[in-house]
Amino acid sequence: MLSKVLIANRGEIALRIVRACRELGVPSVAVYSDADADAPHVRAADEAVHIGPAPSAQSYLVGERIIEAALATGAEAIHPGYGFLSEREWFARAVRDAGLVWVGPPAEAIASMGSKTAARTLAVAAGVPVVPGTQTALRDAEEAVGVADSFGYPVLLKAAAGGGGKGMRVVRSADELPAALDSARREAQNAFGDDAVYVEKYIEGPRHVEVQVLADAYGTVLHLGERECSIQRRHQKMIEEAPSIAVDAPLRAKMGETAVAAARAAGYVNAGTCEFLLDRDGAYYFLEMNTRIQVEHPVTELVTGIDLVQWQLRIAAGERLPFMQNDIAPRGWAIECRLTSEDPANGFLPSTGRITHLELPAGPGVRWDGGIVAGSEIGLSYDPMLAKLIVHAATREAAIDRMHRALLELTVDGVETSRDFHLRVMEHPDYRSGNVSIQWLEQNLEALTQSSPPAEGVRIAAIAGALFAERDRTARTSTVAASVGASAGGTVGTLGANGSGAWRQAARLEGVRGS
Ligand code: MV4
Repeated sequence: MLSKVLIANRGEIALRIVRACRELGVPSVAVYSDADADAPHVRAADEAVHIGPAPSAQSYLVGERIIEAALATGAEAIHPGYGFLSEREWFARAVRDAGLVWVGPPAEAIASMGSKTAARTLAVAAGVPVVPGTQTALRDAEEAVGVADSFGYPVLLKAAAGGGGKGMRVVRSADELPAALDSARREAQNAFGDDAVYVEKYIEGPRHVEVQVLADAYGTVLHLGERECSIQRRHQKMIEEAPSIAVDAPLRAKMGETAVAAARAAGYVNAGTCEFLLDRDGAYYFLEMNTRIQVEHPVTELVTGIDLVQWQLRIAAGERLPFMQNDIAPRGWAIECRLTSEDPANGFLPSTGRITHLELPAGPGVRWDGGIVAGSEIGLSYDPMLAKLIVHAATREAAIDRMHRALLELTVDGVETSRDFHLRVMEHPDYRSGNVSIQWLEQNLEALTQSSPPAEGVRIAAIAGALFAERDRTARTSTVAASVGASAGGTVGTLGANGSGAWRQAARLEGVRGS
């Protein structure tokens, strides 16, 4: 095993990696900015090194400082987590050149998947289905019109250096094309310093389904099934599931083989993810490969029983994968909600402040991957994701009910969060029936982001809830018979009759909080 691992990240994923290290008996080193001196990942790791001021450009993105910290603490390896430096080819190379082990794919694999046109070329050569379109950048609008005519409108312009939706333009007719190409180029230049743009047929209303792969250094490449990631807003995923309701066992095997073929073609080692669009007829198209551990990896862990972060470390240490493709099949259903410090009622505006009170869900099938504690200061320097709430149950319906229950148990005071939004999704008939696409969230924003009940209503409910709770408490301390009568709801006017249970409980859960 590795003798010591430096974690070049913060928040929940840094903590997740510390936990994997600890279970493997590997000492861990955290790095932290000024803003994170007291952060949970710093307290959890065995050692910690200060790397600079709060802005990530001066701390978590400074590769040199991080490599220095690894060398100074005698770490053998660097785990980059997700975001920050995780998909920078130059950093993977610099880590290797410093004589350290990179817990991730080879720099060459990062590079070949980093350019979307190169990835498409590689995919086509490996027999992987891609959306019809060009494999190289467009010269000009004339060429674009020619290509678009060959497979018909609508088409989608994409940045070759892109990913994450930047530099994309949907084009519905030839006369819109020149202006769209200009603006896509400008956006791509600003975002990536590269104005190369290519064109694809635009797939309307698909799902976003991705396949987890795991590859060791000895040629074993396995897939761990898919994740359904369609519930997203502006290319930020909000909810993920494993498996996908739209994928049956034969399709899982086919998409899995496709993902394995793409990974092999890239010379992939370690954990990675192939992104696909899945259209309504079950046709699927390879989009891109993410060459890192992803935020949503826990849903795959829960349905496969495989600890992905531990395996990242074991693979980096030179271990062989001990299981075979036939050993892997999803069991039950897992759902993840990303808890962000954003205010859904206010256009998902980032919310800042100190977390004054935090109550975490627990109980059967509930996992909390968090990076916050009561007292955490939430600023604007980093991503607004505070934590992930993940549940596992035997069926999708049971998992949705479990997530709803767990969300009800969650209290975060001090900043606005996406908690209520997630509750509304779990209650929504479309979500419950699995009838969603990548456009669903944005098409249902209004129903999902209704602001909480008026303050006066909450106040009244809180007082009523407190009175009921007090009455039950008093009743329990007298006789058993009285207690049973009181819990059944009996005697306070007509409020205790049928139907009041739900709002009484809501008043307790939502209203009665210490302030
Ligand atoms: C597409 C597409 C429709 N047709 N390509 C968005 C980011 C990048 N990963 C690729 N993306 C898309 N490519 C074709 N030919 C729709 C999207 C897309 C999307 C994909 C996955 C998850 C969310 C999305 C939201 C909007 C658009």
